[in-house]
Amino acid sequence: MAGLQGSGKTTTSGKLAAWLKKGGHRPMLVSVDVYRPAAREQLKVVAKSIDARLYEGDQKGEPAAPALVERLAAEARREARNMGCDTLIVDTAGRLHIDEDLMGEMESLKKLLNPQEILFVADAMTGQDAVNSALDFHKRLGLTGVILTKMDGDARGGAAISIRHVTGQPIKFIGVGEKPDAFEPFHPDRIVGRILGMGDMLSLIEKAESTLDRKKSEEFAKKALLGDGFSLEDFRDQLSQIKKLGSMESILKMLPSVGPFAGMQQASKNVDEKQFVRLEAIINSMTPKERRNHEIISGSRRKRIAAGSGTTVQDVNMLLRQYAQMAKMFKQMGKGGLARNMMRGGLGALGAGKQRFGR
Ligand SMILES: Nc1nc2c(ncn2[C@@H]2O[C@H](COP(=O)(O)OP(=O)(O)OP(=O)(O)O)[C@@H](O)[C@H]2O)c(=O)[nH]1
Ligand SMILES: [Mg+2]
Repeated sequence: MAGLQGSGKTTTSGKLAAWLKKGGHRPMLVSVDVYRPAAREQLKVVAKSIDARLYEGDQKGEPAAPALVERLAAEARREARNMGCDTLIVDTAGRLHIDEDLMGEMESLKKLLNPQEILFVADAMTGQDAVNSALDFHKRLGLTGVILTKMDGDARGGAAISIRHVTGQPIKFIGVGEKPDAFEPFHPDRIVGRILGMGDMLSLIEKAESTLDRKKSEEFAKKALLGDGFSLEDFRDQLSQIKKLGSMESILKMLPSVGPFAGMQQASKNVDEKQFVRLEAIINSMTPKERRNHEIISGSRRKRIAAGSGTTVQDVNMLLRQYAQMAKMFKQMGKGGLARNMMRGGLGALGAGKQRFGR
């Protein structure tokens, strides 16, 4: 295991051992980090927690580091063979920067052990730094794979793509937590989804542009914000426009899963598509006069509308209440001067968006 200081080598050594054990292997762990006082003790604690074999060795006496590193590695290999283990995982010392001493040590370990894998452990949170150091290590040692740790943090995993690109070596696992089992084989498709976590805004914008009647939308906004308010008829028009975009679920799914839209995709599962149909049916059951002036819709008219639309008087009441609230809200926004901004920024942004994001 190779990597910079604190990248997660020791933790990951344990995770890998646990993963191998689960797959029926017999791994053995050894730490050759003889520089940091508690480093070897740390691996011992890890090994114990997952009930994995560990070659402890004896750090006292001759020779001193760096020859001690080689002695421990050679002893561990012998021990692993004697114990019938099929994998030896060597946890190495980290350094703040890549220096000659470290590289020399890694090279001599490679010569001594002729390892099947040299895995570079990189902290996903460090982004470009991880990419640069991966390349340095690869040039000197010839990595066979990469393990990205701390993918449970805020890191979006963009480093994964770059590391893969500059080293040409596959990302084999990702670490997703501090516990020994917070470790999983790497799936490129999932990381792409995560990096793109932005959903498919472009598709949504394109769809809106090609489906929605822009003139109608602007007329509606003008009326609702600046004019006498919008009627139930206008409301129905808007509903049918939204419906043209597809199911609410499919629309919400195209929104980013991060930022202000976080949680919307989840919410999309709770959207009652039938609600739209119901609203339309209710408005359709009104007379044109009623649609233009909702104030005349008395109790007996409500009963008639409910019967005509196959809904209940409560449904009709609710629609009228919601409509009145919306109309009021739009009017207030219009008075606030926000309207002109919305007209320019909000609706206009649909068109401008395409140029800005480009395809
Ligand atoms: N959240 C999270 N923390 C991790 C992960 N992997 C390692 N860590 C934490 O990162 C810190 C450093 O991990 P170590 O395994 O000690 O790192 P190291 O590379 O061995 O460090 P040195 O031996 O000092 O070079 C510890 O606090 C770990 O618990 C991970 O996948 N997710
Ligand atoms: Mg360590």
